[in-house]
Amino acid sequence: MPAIPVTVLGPAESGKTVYLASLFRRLAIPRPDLGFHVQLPPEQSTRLNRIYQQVTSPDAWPLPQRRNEISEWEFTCSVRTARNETYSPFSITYLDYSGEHLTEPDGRVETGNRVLNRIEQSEFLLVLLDGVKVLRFLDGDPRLTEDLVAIFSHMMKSQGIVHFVITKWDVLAAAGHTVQAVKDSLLRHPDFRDTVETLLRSPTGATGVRFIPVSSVGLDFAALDPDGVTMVKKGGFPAPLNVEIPFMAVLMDLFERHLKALAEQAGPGTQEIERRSQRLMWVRMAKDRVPLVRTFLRAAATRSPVMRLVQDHMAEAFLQFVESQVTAYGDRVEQDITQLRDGMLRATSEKEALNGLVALFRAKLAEFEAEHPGSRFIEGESSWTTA
Ligand SMILES: Nc1nc2c(ncn2[C@@H]2O[C@H](COP(=O)(O)OP(=O)(O)OP(=O)(O)O)[C@@H](O)[C@H]2O)c(=O)[nH]1
Ligand SMILES: [Mg+2]
Repeated sequence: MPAIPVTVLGPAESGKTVYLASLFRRLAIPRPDLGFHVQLPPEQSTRLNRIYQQVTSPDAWPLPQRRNEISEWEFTCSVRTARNETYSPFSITYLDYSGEHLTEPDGRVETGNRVLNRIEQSEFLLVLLDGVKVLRFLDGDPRLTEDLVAIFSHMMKSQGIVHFVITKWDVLAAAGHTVQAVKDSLLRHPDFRDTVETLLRSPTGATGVRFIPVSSVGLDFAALDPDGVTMVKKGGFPAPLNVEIPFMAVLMDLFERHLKALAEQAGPGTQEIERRSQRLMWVRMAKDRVPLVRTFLRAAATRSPVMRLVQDHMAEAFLQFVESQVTAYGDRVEQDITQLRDGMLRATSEKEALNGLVALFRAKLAEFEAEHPGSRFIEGESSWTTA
């Protein structure tokens, strides 16, 4: 099955490679708290495992990527059911490369051009904000934004959905910071604020902008040396924190973005009905939603490879998502995650497994957003511009 391509965007040392190795290890085996796992082609999983061994080794970290090295990792999302059958309804491919291509492009290296082209065509960008630089920024050192201007200008060449991931969250948590406080401080910087505002106003901004705090090693594995640069390992095992959230958010935001686009097309013109929520209400009232959704998917598939993938392999799951979102619209629905997971594990087909995954991801992300106020914000739902 074709995969959803995601490009990781982060300067050198922001934590791209360690994040992907840690995501792999967190998801490589079925875990009861998750209910799903991933499979990678054998050669890729051997290589990522080797990188992860460097993360866990007592005194080394993985080497920075060389300029001519580029890695594409294919994570196939799988469900192993209660009857021991495995269904694999979708994949995400991640591109990893040397962050220098973004901040110091030399225009000559072929890999650099490949990276920049891929960013332009990406429908998903995972933009990593280096937690150590964020910490320094909070202490008054503005250098974070120097890197970000380069990253943001690449980001703006793409039409993709953007997820901001704050890496090395362990370092920020140790200093007592919360997502809300970090986000508010970043938004006080004009470059950051203007970029986020532009994102929110673009068609992809319909899903809001996420700020996901992630630690690839967990809260108690490493600490920043008093020199402010060296990352010292404390011993023990890594316990990755929130690494799976951006993975789940890809599928959810893909669906949500297209639900909003559907609402926009189906409902009266934007001048007549300004608020997105009201347009969604309009879809709620539409009598024949199934043909409406199918027509929309057919049209969207002609415009984007990812939407072709949705039309060919995920139409049922998208339909169910539209139904659940528009029915639940306006109500706060409490979902029991254990029940959803157990329901998914009873799947007897790939379609049922995908439907189960969508429902589970939706509930898990809602729980995460409730636990981390400020981790997602949507235009019109927050007074952030006055922060
Ligand atoms: N404390 C802590 N340190 C981290 C974490 N993730 C990465 N690091 C540190 O950041 C360094 C850089 O991480 P990498 O993943 O290699 O960075 P990269 O973005 O792949 O860098 P390039 O390959 O040079 O572009 C690591 O060697 C670690 O010291 C984390 O979650 N917590
Ligand atoms: Mg790297």
